[in-house]
Order: sequence, then C-alpha cells, then structure tokens
Amino acid sequence: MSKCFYVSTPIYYVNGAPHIGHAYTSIAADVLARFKRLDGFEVFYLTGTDEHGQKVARAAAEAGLDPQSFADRVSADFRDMADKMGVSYDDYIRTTEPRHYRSCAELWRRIAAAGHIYLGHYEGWYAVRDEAFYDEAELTTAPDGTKLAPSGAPVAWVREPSYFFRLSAFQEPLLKLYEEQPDFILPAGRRNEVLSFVRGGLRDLSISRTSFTWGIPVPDAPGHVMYVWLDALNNYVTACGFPDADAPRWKFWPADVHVVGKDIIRFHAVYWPAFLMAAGLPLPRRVSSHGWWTVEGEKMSKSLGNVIEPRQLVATYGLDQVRYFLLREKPFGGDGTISHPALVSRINVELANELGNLAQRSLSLIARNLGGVLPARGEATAEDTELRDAAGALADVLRERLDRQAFHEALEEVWKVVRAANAYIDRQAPWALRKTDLVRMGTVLRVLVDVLRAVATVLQPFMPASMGRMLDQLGVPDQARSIAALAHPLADGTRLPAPEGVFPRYVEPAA
Ligand code: ME8
Repeated sequence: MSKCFYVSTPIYYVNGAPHIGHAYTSIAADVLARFKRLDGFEVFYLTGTDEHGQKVARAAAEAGLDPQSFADRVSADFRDMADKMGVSYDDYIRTTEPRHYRSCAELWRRIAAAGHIYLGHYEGWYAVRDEAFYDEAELTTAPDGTKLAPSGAPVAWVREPSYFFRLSAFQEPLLKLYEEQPDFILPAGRRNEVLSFVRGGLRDLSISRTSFTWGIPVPDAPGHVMYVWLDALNNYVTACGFPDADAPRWKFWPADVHVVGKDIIRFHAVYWPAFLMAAGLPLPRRVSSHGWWTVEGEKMSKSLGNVIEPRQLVATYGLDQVRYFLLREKPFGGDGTISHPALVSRINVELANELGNLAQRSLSLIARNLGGVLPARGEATAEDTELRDAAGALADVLRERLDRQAFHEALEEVWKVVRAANAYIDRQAPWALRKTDLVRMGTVLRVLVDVLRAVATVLQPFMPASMGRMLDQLGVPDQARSIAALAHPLADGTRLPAPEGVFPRYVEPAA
C-alpha cells in the first residue's frame, strides 16, 4: 500500500474575481502535492469555492443575479484560474453541492448530540467582509466614526436568535493539542499568536444566523442557516466522503496539511480542531500559514486599481516563471512584494542564465563534439564527486524543506547546486578539453548531465512544463523522472535530442 498525503487550499469566496493571492496559495499547495506524487505517495489535493454567507449574497445582489447563478459563474472562473496556473487538484469542491449539505447536517448533528450546541441570542459586532464576530475591545474607530475590525473591515451591530457552539469548553484541549504537536501551526510566530489568543480565554461561538437565508439549513431548526465558517471548514471532510466511513477517500482523513493565508489562521487552528473534537473526528496534522503579497510595496485593492490578475501575469512572464518567482521571492511565512524588476531579475538571472544557459552550454557541447550521444561516467576527480554528491543529496534536502513548507529554502538549496555547477563548468572548461583530452571532456559533460537531471527532477513540482522539457533534452525517459528513479543512472550512449533553450530571457517590449 502506498502512503497517503492530503493537502488542501482554503476554499475561496466567490464574491469577487480570483487574484494573485489566491493563485499563490494554490500554487504552493500544488508544489507539495506534486512533490509527494513524485516521491511515491498517493495524493489527494483539494481546492474549491466557498459560496454561502452574507458576503456572497450581497455581491450577487449587486451583480443583479440570484446567489446560485452568481456563484456558478465565479466558481467556474476560479476553476479556470487554477487550471491555467497548472494546479493539479484531485477534487474541486463547491459548498453548494448536495454532498456538502449532507456532510454539514451530519457534522452539526454529531456536535449537538455530544452536547456542545445550545440555543441563545447573539448580540455583538460582525464584519461581513471577514464573516467574523469581534469583541468590542478588538475594534478601532475610523475618523468618520465607523467601527473597524483589526483587519480594517467595517463592523455592524447584530442582534438575533442563534445557536452557540461551546467553544469555551475547548480551551484546555486546544492548548494541549498545541503543546503535544508543536508543529500543528506553522510558522512558529503564528503559533505564538494563536497560543496567546486561546490562553486569553475562549467565548462560545455563534454558529447560526436567522437574518438571511443564503446558507445551509440547520437540521430541525427552521429559519436558521449555519454560520458560513462552520459550513466552509467542513469542506475538508466532505471531500473525503464524510459521513460515509467506507467512502474510498476517507483513508485520506486526517489531512496532512491545510495551507492557508495568515488572515484565516484563527479559523483553522482554533475553531476547526474544536469542531472536530466536539464531533469526535480526528484532527488535521498541520495548519501552515503564509504571509501577504503586496504589489510594488502597496496593498492590493480594487480602489487602488493594482489588483494582479494571475492569468494576466502568466501571459506577460510565463507560467513556470511566475510559479518560480512566487515561491522563491519571499519566505513562505513572511510578506513580500511583487514588482516588475524583481520578476525580470529572477527570470533573467536565475532561470535564463544560471539554469537555462548551463543546460544549453552542456548539451550543445555534447551535440557538437560527441554526436549528441550521452558519454559514459569516466574516472571521477574529487571535484566531480563533490558536485555529483551535492546533486545526489537534493531529493532528501527538498523532502525535509517541503515537509515544513520551506519552499524558499528548498529553491535556495537547488540553486546552491546550480551555482556550483556553473563554477564547475567554468573551471573544467570542457570546450578547451575538446582539443586536449576528449575522454575527460566526456566525463565532465556526463557529470553536468547527471547534475542537471537531479536538479530538473526535483524542480518538476515547481515548474512542471519547463522541467519536463529539460528532462526531454537530457534524454530522461518518462518512467525515470521520479525521485526513486534518481538512484538509477541514465544509460550510456543514449541519443539526446537537439538542444533547445528552456527559459527565454525576458525582453522589455519596444516602447
Ligand atoms: O478566506 N497575499 O476566502 P478568500 C497572499 N472563504 N495570499 C492572499 C492574499 C494576498 N494578498 N489575498 C488572498 C476565505 N490570499 C474563506 C476561506 S477555508 C475553509 C474558507 C489568499 O477568498 C490566502 O490564502 O478571502 C487567504 O487565506 C485566502 O486567499 C483568502 O481567500
């Protein structure tokens, strides 16, 4: 039996169009999914859309559509975005699907049967933009007198009958969870924030609304729809077939990692495990949160008109180039900014020059001087062994980095080898050996092909199409592109195709 791996993205609200922040989260989760597949795991990668709640109902009304038609349209656009970004999801869940209604009703019943739900009256502040409740003490007041949530979203006073979840009863169990599983929340800075929030005491949570209808009905409680976050979080088990314990996908639960932005860590690291504990279900292994992207140093916003459309970015710079940039430019947990000069520099220096050119130089020498035939591994010098060993260690190094979502470190480790290979080719100067020592020239070029093969193999999850082309050029057959296959050397004498550049330089369009 192969090992299972389950990774998810947040399900995105369908109130507006997808932007680069959504694409980023999905690409990061995609790299994890692809790496695990390459490493022999059976993977379940889930993404999708969050379609209920007041925020979506209002956006639909503004668009002059009923909420379902509106959600159909925007959800399809998010799906198209995922496809265009090379996101290899195994399932695309929508919270308006019948399977999800059934799953939510059952989750509610289990939590209620365990005595963790009671009927009351909610009175307090609510931010529709965040779909979240806030305490008075958390709010600030804008110059015009509007009360604002810590996220900057305006809040309104709400008063209505509501069911409550006994979140207060889960303070100790949650603290125990964070202590026993120190890497349940990554990165550590976010974990500390969650810890102090939970240590500060938890109030019971309002989990139903009666002032609007766009939601999943609460079982046996006419007029109540479920709080959109209870509905949304539950998508992660719906997709595994909950409540059918014999569903084929149930084996994937609990999830290995929920990838989320830092804005929604509280929902995933506090509410979600508490709901699951209350329902008697196993808990996810990790919630890994990432930082925020700004554009040329500015917050992305519709009013500033600087929202980046991911498909547009790909049209300008190329898909693999964008995927690489997003994971390389900033540490996962930290914030970063997307700028044209930074993109061009990553593309032209690291991709076109350091990696693309290295492959092109090595392969053209084989094409021109060795008839395009892969030379044998000759007698190795200390330098050959050192470089080959560094490349040989990459798979283990990347596994460790990606198991803690350190994408940026993973790419840095690959680039150490790429830079070492550039230094090696310059020092060995195989083009000069052509006249003095043909055998040594073959050995040097073979070392370079072996190193490039290891590099391209582990980079496939980041840049699937380009690395596929590089492996074609290196003569690596399809069935020899997994991590396990790296243990087996390429066959001497393999005929290599005519080399072609993989990464074009970005050239500014003529003014
Ligand atoms: O919160 N930088 O959906 P959402 C980086 N439906 N990431 C960003 C970003 C930015 N500037 N802007 C958005 C929801 N994101 C809920 C989730 S899950 C059960 C329900 C990403 O459409 C980031 O992953 O508001 C963030 O967490 C997510 O989009 C929020 O998407």
